[in-house]
Amino acid sequence: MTFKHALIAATAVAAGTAFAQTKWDLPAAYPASNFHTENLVQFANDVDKATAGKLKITVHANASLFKANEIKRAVQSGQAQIGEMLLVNAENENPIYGADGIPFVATSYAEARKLAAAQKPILDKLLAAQGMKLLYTVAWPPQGIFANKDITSVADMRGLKWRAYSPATAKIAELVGAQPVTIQQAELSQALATGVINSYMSSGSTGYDSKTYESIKYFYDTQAWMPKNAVLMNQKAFDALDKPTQEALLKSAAAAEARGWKVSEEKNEWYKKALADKGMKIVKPTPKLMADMKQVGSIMLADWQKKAGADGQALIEAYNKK
Ligand code: PCA
Repeated sequence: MTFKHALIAATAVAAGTAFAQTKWDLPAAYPASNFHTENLVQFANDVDKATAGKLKITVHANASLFKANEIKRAVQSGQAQIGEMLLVNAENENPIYGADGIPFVATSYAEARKLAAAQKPILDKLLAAQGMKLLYTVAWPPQGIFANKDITSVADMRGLKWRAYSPATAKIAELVGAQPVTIQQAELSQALATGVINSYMSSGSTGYDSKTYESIKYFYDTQAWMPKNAVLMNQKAFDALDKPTQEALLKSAAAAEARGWKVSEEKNEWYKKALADKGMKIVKPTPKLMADMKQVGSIMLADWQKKAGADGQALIEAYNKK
């Protein structure tokens, strides 16, 4: 090949690559420094590398493209080809999405993994019926109570101005006599600073990301449940990719899942230490508070089982079997 021919060939390849490049937007609801978001960015980089730049995924952090509770719909409608949602946010649509938001069903990483495995086939089915495909899920660290007062039983929670992030966290407020306000994480810092809320349940991770330590003194480490983020894609967008790109995407997703769970578990203790370093008190809940919260959990589980029907029963059976 002459130099000129080589040049023409190289240009053709470059033009071909540019022409074949696919760009996807990935809306996410949590800040860029959050471990889930960092994992998404690494996933996007892995896909970029594995496809030699053919599939470019741009992560839009902190609910900048869609609000937390709009992301699922955006992926379903194809407004976004891929997105990260909090599964429990969709509980009102189908109780199965809320399985990992019921207090005291799965409270450790081992249990959360089992629950994720039991939930997955039903999620696959529900999402497929809506033209979507589940790529991977990663659990948040266990959920505890952030509040500015001494809480030794749920009676002490009455009247709290309570930030809810999901139907279940609003239900908890109702059961303990607190006043729920639904606020997505991207607006949590402001809600705390302006006094719209003075309490909520979430992970040490979110307490840290939202600088909750600037206005709240206590974290009651109830380890009540471990909700999951899920990365979903629009099935048609996936089908439009060539085979090698599809395979690279699935392989990168599997790696992201393994990495995400590992990081979540590793950072769990780190977050609590970081909150303590910022002046918060990490409190082991009194036996009375734990017993009260477990009662709240059993009411919610019974409620959930009634609503979740046969799928719910299958899920709980699969979870208990493993
Ligand atoms: N953080 C998210 C959901 C669960 C969690 O730990 C939030 O508080 O919005």
